[in-house]
Amino acid sequence: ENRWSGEYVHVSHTDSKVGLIELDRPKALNALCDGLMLEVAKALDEFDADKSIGAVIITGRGRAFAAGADIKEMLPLNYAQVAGGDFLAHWGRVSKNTKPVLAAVNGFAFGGGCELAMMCDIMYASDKAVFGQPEIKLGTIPGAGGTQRLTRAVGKSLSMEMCLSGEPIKADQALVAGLVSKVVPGDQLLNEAHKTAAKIAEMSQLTTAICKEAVNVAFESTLAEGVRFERRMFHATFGTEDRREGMSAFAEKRKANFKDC
Ligand code: CO8
Repeated sequence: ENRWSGEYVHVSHTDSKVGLIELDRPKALNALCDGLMLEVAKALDEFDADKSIGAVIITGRGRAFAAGADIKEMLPLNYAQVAGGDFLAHWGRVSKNTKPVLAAVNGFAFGGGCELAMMCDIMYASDKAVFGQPEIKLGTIPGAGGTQRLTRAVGKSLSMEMCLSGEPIKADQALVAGLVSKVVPGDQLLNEAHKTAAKIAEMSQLTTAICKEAVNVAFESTLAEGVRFERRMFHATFGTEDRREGMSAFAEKRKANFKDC
């Protein structure tokens, strides 16, 4: 069901507790101008605050997921303007989402588009998807996590190759490299993404938030710290009713009915 359409995005939800954000700026291959990212942030804020939503999908309409930050918007800016205003710092909103976010990458994911997808928790790709960090060709470098998240996802050599040459990789290579966890034909992408998002949305929202936070600690800590954090969070789930419900449901051979508390 439709919720609202902004100038650049369409926001809707399904009966299975999944929120959908579709980027739709056809004239610029969904290039991520400031207005578009503000609409994405607004949609995420609404879904995060909405108890009826358990997971969110971000995808693009047309042949692009997103062809990057808006080059024409950036062209006239100088150092003082970008550094002084901390240009595009609000993009970080996507990686701070409490509820799980799945990127369904339908086509070009270049520059900021690839970075936006990598800010999401899970990435699925259409067989037509292409991933690249072409900023070097524009005389700049990735600015929203490209050099960092890509390196953690695919390792140093491929990340260096992509960032230094600007050459993109196709979906099959992204799968082998571990950048995405599934590649499907384009017409099945949303359906596959929705199946997974709906499964996640059936879980306790309290527990998915804790689980996501624990996985993310793996990127920001040593193994010993991460394992300690995970154990404490595991202990913390024993303070929830949903943990008792989940284990009771297993023992009673029935489906769990989580209440997010
Ligand atoms: N910004 C603005 N407009 C764009 C962008 C973009 N990133 N990408 C495409 N467009 C526009 C084109 O200008 C064109 O407009 P028009 O019809 O008015 O000329 C329209 O979209 C269609 O594009 P093309 O004609 O180029 O379509 P093609 O099929 O020939 O090519 C490509 C598709 C290969 C995707 C090509 O459009 C391309 O290379 N785009 C630019 C990709 C790129 O360099 N992206 C990186 C941008 S820099 C960046 O993302 C930095 C992020 C930093 C974040 C910092 C946060 C703090």
